[in-house]
Amino acid sequence: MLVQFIGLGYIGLPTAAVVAFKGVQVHGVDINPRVVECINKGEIHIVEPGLGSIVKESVNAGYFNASLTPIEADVHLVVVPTPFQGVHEPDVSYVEDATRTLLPLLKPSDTFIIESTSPVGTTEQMAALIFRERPELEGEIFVAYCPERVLPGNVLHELVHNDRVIGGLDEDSTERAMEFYRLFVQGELYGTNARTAEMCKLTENSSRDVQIAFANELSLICDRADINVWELITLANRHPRVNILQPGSGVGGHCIAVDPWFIVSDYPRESRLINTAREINNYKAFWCAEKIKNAILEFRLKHGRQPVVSLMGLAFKPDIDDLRESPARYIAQKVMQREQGDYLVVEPNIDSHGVYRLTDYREAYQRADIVAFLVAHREFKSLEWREDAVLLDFAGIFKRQAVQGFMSHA
Ligand code: SAJ
Repeated sequence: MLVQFIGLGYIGLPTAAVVAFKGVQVHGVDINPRVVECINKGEIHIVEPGLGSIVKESVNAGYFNASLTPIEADVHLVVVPTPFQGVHEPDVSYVEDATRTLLPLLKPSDTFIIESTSPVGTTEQMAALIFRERPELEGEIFVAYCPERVLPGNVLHELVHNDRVIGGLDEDSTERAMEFYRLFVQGELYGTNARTAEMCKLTENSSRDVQIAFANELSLICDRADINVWELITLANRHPRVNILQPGSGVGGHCIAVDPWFIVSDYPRESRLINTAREINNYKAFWCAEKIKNAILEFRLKHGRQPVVSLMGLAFKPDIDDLRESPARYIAQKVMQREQGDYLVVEPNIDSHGVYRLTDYREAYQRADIVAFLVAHREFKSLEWREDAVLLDFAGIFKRQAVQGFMSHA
């Protein structure tokens, strides 16, 4: 069997490597020559624990190779990004381009699977495209959708152990796609149709977004009501049927901050809660930026000089190096573009940044008059509480000391 992956990014590369590591022949395709070159040397271009060694072994053993061009294969997987276009419209052009490059190579009995997060109906649309251009393949190939659901940082474990939802255009397609995933998935495989599988992915991430929005809304209320939101949530969660997530500086990443819009853009009248949750989570980042700006103004009025301001964290969530759609980075941009001042930017998970000069977290914490914790990185939790600075703890580093969702001293 020969398996072909179109897209060797955060999901395509680990999945391709896991399949190749099982001793299956894998051909990986990417449009970026540097990615292709890097993988063929047995190296990787993304940060993911454990990935480097299985890519190296699979490439060296001859099971995995990368290329700029697709070839004939038995199973084809499309694992490319689906970004926004315009305001909140999903852009499926990469999925369509990938499908088009495969068109001349498809042959009877092939299995064509889309993993890219996609609006409902995309798999049907791609099948229609294939059968319009290659009508002789109708009824001869198997077409399915199977969303990825792995957590960055724990990808290799979750690729194997998570349950998967697999939606074929017909029952034979579902069954064929399930046979493929049985090669490397130890979790349960659940068969359904393509539309339900597409919606399932969007639902999972929207569900988390709505739950985080509830926590963020509570943090805004508690800030006004003089209540420590962290303590409140801990106490409420002692109820056997309550499980509130954590507030933060907003919701980032390329999944949860993006996917709910795919539902809202197609079903705007029906998706009011999902839409509002997105707005609340985006607003939370704006609110944090405003709080920092106000603290700077207050400091100036009180002390007659510019404060030293430390912005702690740029990543989209704790303990990773990924800055995509990061609320922390948005806050840093917003604060620094408007207010003149002495800023120290901290991100312990990256060595350097194209725009900001990075400062060691201990030095930045000690030198600052105002400290804004934007991400709950583990390094920050080792810092001692400071009475002589203004601490804006949006990430819950000092949960017990916090009087409110954020706090202000000095
Ligand atoms: N966040 C909070 N409070 C919380 C939990 C998270 O503010 O209590 C924030 C994080 O700081 C981050 C954002 O939410 O900014 C998203 O982080 P995350 O850890 O919830 O999720 P991702 O984006 O890393 O991965 C998600 C996962 N989806 C779900 O948990 C439903 C993952 O399983 C998906 O595979 C991934 O999206 C994806 O690729 O779609």
